[in-house]
Amino acid sequence: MFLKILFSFIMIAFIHSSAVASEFQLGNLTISDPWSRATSSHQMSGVVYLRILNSGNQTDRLIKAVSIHSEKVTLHDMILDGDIMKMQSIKNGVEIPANSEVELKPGAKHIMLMGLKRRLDRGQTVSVTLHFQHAGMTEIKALVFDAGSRGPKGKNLKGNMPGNNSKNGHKSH
Ligand SMILES: [Cu+2]
Repeated sequence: MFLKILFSFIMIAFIHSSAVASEFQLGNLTISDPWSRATSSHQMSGVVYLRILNSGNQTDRLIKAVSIHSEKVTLHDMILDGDIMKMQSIKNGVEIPANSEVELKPGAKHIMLMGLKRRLDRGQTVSVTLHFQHAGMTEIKALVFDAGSRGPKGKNLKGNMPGNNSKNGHKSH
């Protein structure tokens, strides 16, 4: 009886910790809080944001990403064209300087899932394999938040004001 209770407790603890696992280690790189946004059924693209900490003494570079959930994955940045924010492909990857952290976030650099194979629903996870120039590759799982969410820092899966989403011109995500 005791063992059974203990076992259940361990299982619950395990399930809980895996549900909130939000850090992925790859050599000197720590990838934190990967997250995505829910999509509607007609949306052909999705987005993934995360933070990458490089605790090594050598610059690394996120050179590409792949995902089973989309036909293609591209690295994008947001640039100001007049007073309109536009997405642009990043040609040489995302540089992760030594001893620093880079954040991919709304209105800035992001990972774009092109040609989504299915809708992304809140609470699901999206697998993305990241390829780095030096550290190699690793698969991370991004938790899907509401369409207008600001991510894990927003504390819950709900987005905030609908207006926030249009500010960065990223309505299609
Ligand atoms: Cu994009």
